[in-house]
Amino acid sequence: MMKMTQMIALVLITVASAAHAQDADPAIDVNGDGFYSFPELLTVMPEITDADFTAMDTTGDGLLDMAEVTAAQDAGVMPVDQ
Ligand SMILES: [Ca+2]
Repeated sequence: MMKMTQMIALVLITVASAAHAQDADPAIDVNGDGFYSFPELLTVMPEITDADFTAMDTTGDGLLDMAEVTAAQDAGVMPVDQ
């Protein structure tokens, strides 16, 4: 029975993670390209450093896609916007 409970919990976590996949926040993504640039992120996270941004930009393209944003939020590097 415990196994079933754990399985349900795992499914819920998975569903929650899928629901967590998000669209770019238009308040941050001011040019609407679906990515957060460093200047865009600075407007909502003024304390962020270039090194922080580079660490979050795992693809190294200079922009944060939503997968990178979600990963940063999951890692606790970026606050989750509600
Ligand atoms: Ca953008």
